[in-house]
Amino acid sequence: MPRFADITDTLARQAIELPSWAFGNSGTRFKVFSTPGTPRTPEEKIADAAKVHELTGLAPTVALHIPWDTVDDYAALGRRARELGVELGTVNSNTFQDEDYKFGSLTHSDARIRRKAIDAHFRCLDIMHATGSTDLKIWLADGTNYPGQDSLRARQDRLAESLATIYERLADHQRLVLEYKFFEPAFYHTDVPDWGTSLAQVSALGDRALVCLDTGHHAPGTNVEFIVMQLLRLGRLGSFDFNSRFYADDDLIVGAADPFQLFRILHEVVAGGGLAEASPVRFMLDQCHNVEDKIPGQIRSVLNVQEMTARALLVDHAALAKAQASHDVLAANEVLMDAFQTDVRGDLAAWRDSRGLPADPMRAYAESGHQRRIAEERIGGTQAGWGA
Ligand code: LRH
Ligand code: MN
Ligand code: MN
Repeated sequence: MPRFADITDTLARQAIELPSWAFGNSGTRFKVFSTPGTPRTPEEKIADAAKVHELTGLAPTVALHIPWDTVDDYAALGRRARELGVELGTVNSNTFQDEDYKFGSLTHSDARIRRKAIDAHFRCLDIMHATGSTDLKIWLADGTNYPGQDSLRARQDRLAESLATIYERLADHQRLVLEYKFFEPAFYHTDVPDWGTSLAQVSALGDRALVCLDTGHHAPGTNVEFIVMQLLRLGRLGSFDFNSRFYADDDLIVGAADPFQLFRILHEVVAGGGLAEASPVRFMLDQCHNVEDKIPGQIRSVLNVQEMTARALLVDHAALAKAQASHDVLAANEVLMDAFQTDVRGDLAAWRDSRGLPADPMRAYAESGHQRRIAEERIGGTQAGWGA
């Protein structure tokens, strides 16, 4: 098995983008609970993300969601982020909160609504130019609730046309990532329900169109790491939205529900070159913290990803290849389980300490008094997205 010292160069490169919306209040359709200290503005969300980076060294960028994170001056927001020690990252388009999008956005049968949705994406590209962001992430709520409600095929054709119009506007250094999700808010069919559809659509666009894999967007029992392997193999895995789920799109802390699945995913990432220096794969969280404090929720999340990445990097690939070649099923499985069951927490703490970071970022945050300070300072924090 590799030694911990052998994997620190790769660990040092790891960057996990935080979603601005993780710092807002969120909940379910039953109740949105408020947490004292919740940000009131995009600037305050970025300040919270910067706090996570300060304590972990893992989260140098923050993703925006437009129009949730609307400000007058995006270049100024980018400068503010830099002052705080982070950069603005992916811009997520949102074409799911406007009455006009009731029956779809980029897939809508009415050309006027499609135009409006395309323009919303052009606006995101303008914002990316102002902030220096490279990725436009598209997730669509488009779909239908009843069989026969609309033509599945015509919607797919309209989607292809709309995406091509957006793609044409991309600058050379920019990428389009298309996220899939099998259901919700549409319940009968979704226009981008799976990685196959996302792959088919992005492949028709060009090299700078890639797939975003949100770990919570699959039916129970789906072998997510197989999808990771296949997209990496085809050079089309653009990014991850990490979170964990027990039932549906729960958006819980990554690694909380099924740490072994996270390990298996990261093992495929490592095996497929997804952590290599020139890798096109970006790592992001897409989570909400409904009942727990948000900053420590995000700290826990990036630490979970780091810990599982370390364990995946400890897989002995030579031993694995040997066991696989001789069809020694149990030995091959044991190689993976040995790495998964290695407790890396002590090594990671010592390594953090050696880099001037707190050995235990969770504890450092708890002891810093920061949560109490923001709770006193910020009165009337906003919701993560819905209604914000
Ligand atoms: C959709 C989704 C998508 C959105 C985010 C708020 O469920 O995963 O990434 O942008 O949630
Ligand atoms: Mn997502
Ligand atoms: Mn989701």
